Amino acid sequence: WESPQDVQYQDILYHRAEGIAKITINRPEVRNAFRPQTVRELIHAFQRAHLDPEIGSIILTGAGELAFCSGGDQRVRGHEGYQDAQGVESLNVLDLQRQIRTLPKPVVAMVAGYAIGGGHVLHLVCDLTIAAENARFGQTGPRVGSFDAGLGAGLLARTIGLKKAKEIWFLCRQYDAQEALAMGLVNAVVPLAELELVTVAWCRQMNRLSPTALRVLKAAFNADTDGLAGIQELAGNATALFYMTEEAQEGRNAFLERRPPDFRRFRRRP
Ligand code: 2NE
Repeated sequence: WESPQDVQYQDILYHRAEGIAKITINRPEVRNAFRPQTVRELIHAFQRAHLDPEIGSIILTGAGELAFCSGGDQRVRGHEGYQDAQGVESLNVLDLQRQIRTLPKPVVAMVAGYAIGGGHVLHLVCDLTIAAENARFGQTGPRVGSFDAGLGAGLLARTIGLKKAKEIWFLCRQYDAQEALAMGLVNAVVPLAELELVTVAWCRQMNRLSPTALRVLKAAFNADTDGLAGIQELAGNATALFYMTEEAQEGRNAFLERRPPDFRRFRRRP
């Protein structure tokens, strides 16, 4: 992995190699809990990977072997949200959740240890999850006075079914990697020592495929869940592809050349 030195992050690490970006929450002393600063840096790093034309897929992970992420840092939880150094309280992880879903490249959660609370929702919103054998999954909201009634509830129900999603939220139990695999919450379970090897192999495989096909498929998987915003995402791809055609370019050129457009040579496809 190479680590670009142009941006210094406090709470995360950013690495890249072979068209893969690896974004690591680096707060192992609190099981990789996130604070607003962490989320701001994650948003920056995901945007960077999104805009980098050499990056085909993105890995999200946590530092160390004990946790992927343990959710919001309860030490900075204030009255209305999580407090930053300026005392502003927010739930900016919700912005990050949407960003992971809408950025047009596959995002793979690489989970060793705990993916708990808001950390569990982060793996959930990733496109794929590869779990180490020591991974443990669960929600704690109702125990710690919190909940995620957005993607945390709705997307979980779509992923593993309503009954199981309710069980996870209503009982606040933890589930091991094999249980997660059985309920369709993760894509694969591998020995801890092979976690990165396998995750990178999956990314390499995706990077060899058509980026446009993956991009549109990702938008398609979001479209019905996200309503009009999901259709907008899907439709944006249609517009971009249309822009690449001579037919669309005729419209633009005619405008720039101050003449009426001539679309006669473009056939009406059956
Ligand atoms: C993650 C878990 C199960 C790990 O347990 P264990 O036994 O391996 O470690 P331990 O001793 O509990 O934790 C190690 C250190 O990390 C801190 C602990 O306080 C402890 O600190 P020290 O005693 O060493 O000083 N730590 C762990 N998680 C933390 C956290 N989230 N915030 C601050 N410090 C944390 C176990 O630690 C656990 O259950 N953690 C809490 C999980 C949790 O409830 N997260 C918040 C859910 S709410 C949420 O994330 C959320 C939401 O619901 C909606 C919107 C946004 C966020």
